[in-house]
Amino acid sequence: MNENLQKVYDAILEGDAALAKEGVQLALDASVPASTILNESMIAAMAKVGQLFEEGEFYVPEMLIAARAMQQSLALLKPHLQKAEVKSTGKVLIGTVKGDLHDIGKNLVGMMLEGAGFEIKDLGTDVSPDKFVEMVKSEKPDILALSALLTTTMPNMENTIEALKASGMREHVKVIVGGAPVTDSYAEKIGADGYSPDASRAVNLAKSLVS
Ligand code: B1M
Repeated sequence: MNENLQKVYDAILEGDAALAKEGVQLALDASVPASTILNESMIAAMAKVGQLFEEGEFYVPEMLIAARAMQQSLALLKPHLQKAEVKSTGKVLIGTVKGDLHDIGKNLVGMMLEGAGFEIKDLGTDVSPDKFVEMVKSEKPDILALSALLTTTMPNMENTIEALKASGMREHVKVIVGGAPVTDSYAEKIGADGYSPDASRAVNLAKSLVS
């Protein structure tokens, strides 16, 4: 691994936000593509954090400080990840489902969609099915993007789709889903309009649904 990428990886793992940002800036200055920095050092570091948590080496506080270093580095990378497209391609309402506080992946998806010209309305985390329905009614998005990182909160994607049906709003919005435990077959099973395993493919999916 390139030395700056290694620096970012190590700094996120250690939860050192200042060092992580410094590494990102050095990598950008050395013309490392933003997508390489993101995938090879930042996302790779978060995967390692998850592994260490599973192995009992890391606890929630370590996950939290790593997440903070990741979020701050992501903010620095944001303008480099987004390819500015002038015209808005549609409106996306995005949020993490009820009971789930993970937002890094959701933020990344929102950021990439914004860069592709979509107007984004971010509802944050722990969003109930009723709140999603209320916001679909008032915001009238083309797409509702749901994120879940826990197997225990995934069912709230289905609950949200059911709540949309019950309110009569299901036909008015396309629903796309994603997050580490989510799969294509799960998306199909709950009646979502699409699934994406990552942020860049979420952009292609969203574009295909509004074209
Ligand atoms: Co949590 N956590 N966590 N955590 N955490 C996981 C998810 C876990 C896999 C760790 C592990 O055990 N290996 C595990 C879940 C196990 C399971 O259910 N299968 C877990 C657990 C157990 C927990 C707690 C229960 C721990 C506890 O309290 N005992 C707790 C739950 C809190 C809650 O939500 N109610 C908890 C808490 C936390 C923190 C708050 C400390 C922190 C989150 C901070 C934050 O988000 N602001 C945290 C973190 C950081 C993680 C890991 C380490 C990293 C997640 C991350 O940000 N990844 C994670 C381990 C892992 O994922 N390997 C873990 C980087 C991010 C860019 O990737 O979010 O996957 P990701 O997003 C990707 C794709 O999934 C996709 O695109 C993104 C970019 O490519 N995507 C979408 C995501 N959303 C999408 C939506 C779309 C499309 C694509 O819409 C269409």
